[in-house]
Amino acid sequence: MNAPTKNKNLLNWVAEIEAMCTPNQVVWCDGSAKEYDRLMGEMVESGMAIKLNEEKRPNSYAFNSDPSDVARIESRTYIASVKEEDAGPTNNWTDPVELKKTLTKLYTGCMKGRTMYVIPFSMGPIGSPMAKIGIEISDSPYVVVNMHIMARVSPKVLEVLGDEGEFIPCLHTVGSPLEPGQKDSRWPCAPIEEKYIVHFPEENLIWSYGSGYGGNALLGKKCFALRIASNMARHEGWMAEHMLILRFTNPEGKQFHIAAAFPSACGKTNLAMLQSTVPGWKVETIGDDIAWMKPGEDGRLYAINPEAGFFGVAPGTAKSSNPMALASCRKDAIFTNVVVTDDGDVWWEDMGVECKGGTDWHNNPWKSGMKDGEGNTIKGAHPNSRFTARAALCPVLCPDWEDPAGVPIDIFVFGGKRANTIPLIHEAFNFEQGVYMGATASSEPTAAALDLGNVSLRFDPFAMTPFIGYHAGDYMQHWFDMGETLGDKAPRCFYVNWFRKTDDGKWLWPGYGENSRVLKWMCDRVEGKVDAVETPIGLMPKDGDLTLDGLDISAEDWAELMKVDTHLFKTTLSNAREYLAKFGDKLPAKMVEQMDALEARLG
Ligand code: GTP
Ligand code: SPV
Ligand code: MN
Repeated sequence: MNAPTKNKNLLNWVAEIEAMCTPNQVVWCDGSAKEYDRLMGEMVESGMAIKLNEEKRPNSYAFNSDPSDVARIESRTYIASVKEEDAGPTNNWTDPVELKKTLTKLYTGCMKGRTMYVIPFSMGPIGSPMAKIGIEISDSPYVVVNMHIMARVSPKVLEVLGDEGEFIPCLHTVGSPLEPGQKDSRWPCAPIEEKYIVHFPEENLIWSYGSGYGGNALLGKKCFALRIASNMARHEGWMAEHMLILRFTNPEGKQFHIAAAFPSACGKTNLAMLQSTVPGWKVETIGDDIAWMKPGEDGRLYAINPEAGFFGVAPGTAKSSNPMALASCRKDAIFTNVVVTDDGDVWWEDMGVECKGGTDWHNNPWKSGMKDGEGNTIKGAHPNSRFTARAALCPVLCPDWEDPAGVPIDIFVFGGKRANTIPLIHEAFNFEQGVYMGATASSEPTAAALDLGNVSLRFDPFAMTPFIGYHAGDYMQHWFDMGETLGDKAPRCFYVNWFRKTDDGKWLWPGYGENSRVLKWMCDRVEGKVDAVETPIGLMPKDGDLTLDGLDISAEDWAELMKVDTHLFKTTLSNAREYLAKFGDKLPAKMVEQMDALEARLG
């Protein structure tokens, strides 16, 4: 096919990659429905995709990945900056020259027997001032169809790029060349120790090798919109964050915009689509994973969602917990590593219905309640199984979610999964303490990353640990700097924890839709409608201000949910000091001030 662009840099790069990877053919993608249907047809033909029942799940497909390729792999993810100190203590660093040598060897001939797709995409509405253009080269048709949903793939991207425009080159391969006559695997990929997800921040370049799954392969998402973008944002005075964005509107029609950072699989998609239980208040979704934010002319911080779809955690998504996410994948969706039921629909754990029979993500026959030889329940869907859904299908999508100007953020929320210590809600005294809260957020590990080891808890600053494209100390300083720029227009900062448990393992807080009660308290605080109680860790609701009407929560449980255990917080603080000591002289002085002040308040 003739290349649909005259952009010299792009043509040269594509020619160079073609020469290195030696695919059978090169296909320039246009993001059309025709292209989507053709690729899905080919994947159904090859056995990689399963077409779901057209009546139950129109125009939808299921895929099962290789068991070695089910999530992000942090130990195989690198920041290859020229200087090691620029990657900092939270990233794997390798020398870019050495790594390029290693990878060039692997890339040489890696697309043999395959088609090389060139995917022009925009993160953010095409042509909008905050949007950025990427070109992903991939030999995975699964990646192409997912990019269709998650990013904006269109010939218009190349028009906007023009002959001279700049783009982020994103090179991806499944790392599994085919010899003539060799039958392809159902999910081709390379072994774990040969997988590489590499970022070259000085060149704004991404090289991914050997994985076909999620954030490892859909390079617009974590690689570009977080790791590379966070590094650009720091130099250019904006922010790229692992945050959902929502609009919360009160009965009088006043709008509040909330951006919340929770670690992977800790509730962003759920909160972004929340069904409010507070009468008269409603949530509209703007984004569920990534926020790009920039100060506007009025001095406030404006946010856009650079994505076009949701790559959401399937297990736990039920009518009762997240009906809007279910509705978003009612049709035109892709499912990866879920159960395909005998009647051609999908199923996963905690979907709220029973599965009478189907095929699990290992491609084995499966039904609810099945046990292995030792009596353990066998899961049908992988814990990190995902749906890829079009944002446009979300029934509560905010009508102006694509406004190129973005929405002005009133409230930042930080959080994580903590069975103990952290109360349901507290507010920072000021933005700088908010930065401390975000920087010392911690969470129990989830299935979203493969290899976090046996840790029961880890610090996950701003839910960005795996996604900060540079030194985390500089990143924290950037947060303080943004606070100075925004001054009294900076968002108010809150810290939540939906995940408190009783000693016998029951949730103390009902969560999901009921979280709207907590959001309402935040908005009342922003409006100055309610005072707060001062505690050593921050400001907390006065009795009755966070309404519990209609909830079955005992006074004891409520006291536990809101308890500030100074002893536990002292331990947390000393763990935080130890963790932050790794940042050396890059640890912002303001962070030390915050820790000293907290220590004094804890007494
Ligand atoms: P990534 O896409 O990986 O970045 O994750 P995410 O933050 O969007 O995660 P998601 O919203 O899909 O969270 C998934 C997990 O959080 C599931 O196990 C949910 O059941 C659980 N969860 C979300 N909200 C709540 C809540 O309010 N209470 C409780 N107990 N669990 C929740
Ligand atoms: C996450 O792990 O935070 C995700 C899923 O949102 S992935 O895109 O695979 O990184
Ligand atoms: Mn995420």
